[in-house]
Amino acid sequence: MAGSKYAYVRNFELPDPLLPGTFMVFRLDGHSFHRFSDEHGFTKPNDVRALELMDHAAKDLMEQHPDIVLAFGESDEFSFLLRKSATLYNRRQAKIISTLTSLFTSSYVFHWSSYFPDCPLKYPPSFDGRLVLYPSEREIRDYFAWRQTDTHINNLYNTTFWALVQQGGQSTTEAHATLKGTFAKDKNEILFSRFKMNYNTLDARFRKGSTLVREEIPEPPLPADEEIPTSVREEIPEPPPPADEEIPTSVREEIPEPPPPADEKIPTSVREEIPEPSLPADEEIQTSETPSEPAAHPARKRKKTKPRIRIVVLHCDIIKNDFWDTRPEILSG
Ligand SMILES: Nc1nc2c(ncn2[C@@H]2O[C@H](COP(=O)(O)OP(=O)(O)OP(=O)(O)O)[C@@H](O)[C@H]2O)c(=O)[nH]1
Ligand SMILES: [Mg+2]
Repeated sequence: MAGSKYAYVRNFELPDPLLPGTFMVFRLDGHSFHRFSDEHGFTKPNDVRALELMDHAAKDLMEQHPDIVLAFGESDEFSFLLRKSATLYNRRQAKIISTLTSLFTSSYVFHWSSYFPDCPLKYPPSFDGRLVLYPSEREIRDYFAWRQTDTHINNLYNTTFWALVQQGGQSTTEAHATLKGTFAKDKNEILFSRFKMNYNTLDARFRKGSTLVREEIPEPPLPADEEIPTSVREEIPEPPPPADEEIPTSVREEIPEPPPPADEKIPTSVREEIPEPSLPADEEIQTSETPSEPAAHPARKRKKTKPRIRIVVLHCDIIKNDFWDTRPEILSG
């Protein structure tokens, strides 16, 4: 069908494909969150509700987009790594940036009242988004090291600054002056000698930021009285997931975390496990649903299924090799 005489204007829309076979890093950042956090009474220097809400919005992005293999967030920003082979929206730059930014923003607003039940939104928050291509694993490792180093620098500064103000009675101008020209060891010393605070025992969420990865859900063991030969066992339908996998995120995330250990190894307590819901039919399927019918007989056949995947939130070191060595799939392409 012929277009109208106006349709030629479409020719001014230029294609904006992203180079194939390169890592994409998408980062978004809260617009004027200095003001937004003030207007909504965020706790200083860190507001756990606000950080958990950011994590939730990031998880929503990962659930909708299997090409995202890693996310890292702190303060009002989140970075997402899309694998090299990602074909999302035919790698059209504007489409990817605008859709991901808008989904994150709407998720942030959608879940706001779960995290701030007593504080209605005073105005709509917004986020900016950008996308950068990187050619190799080295830049990706350095990119995430850069963001986590920033987390550390900002958090140490903010923690010391607000300790001087809130506990030390200094004005904000005085606190700025006190910290001018100081190094990390000086700030640690101020925290320890004046406020008896050991920075390394602060919540790992604040010191390390939030890292979201996909993990396989281990199969629950079969009850002892249903012991059967391995060859048969592989074909038995899976039992329903254990009760603790059915706790809604909002409840699970309200469980207070115990303080992290000093050695910064990732204990279970700094790992929030979020079962991944089923994906839309047109998305690549990463999870296999648990069959709803229980086994009528232990020897009944179980389909061989892909491992079930969940998204977990970690507060761990992502600069050293350990994180990457134990998760080779993140950079595998
Ligand atoms: N009190 C408090 N403020 C926070 C928290 N997280 C983020 N913020 C605020 O958000 C700001 C984020 O920094 P920026 O992104 O550099 O500042 P911005 O005001 O968002 O400016 P643009 O990003 O350039 O629009 C911080 O400076 C804080 O003022 C929090 O947990 N508690
Ligand atoms: Mg910002």
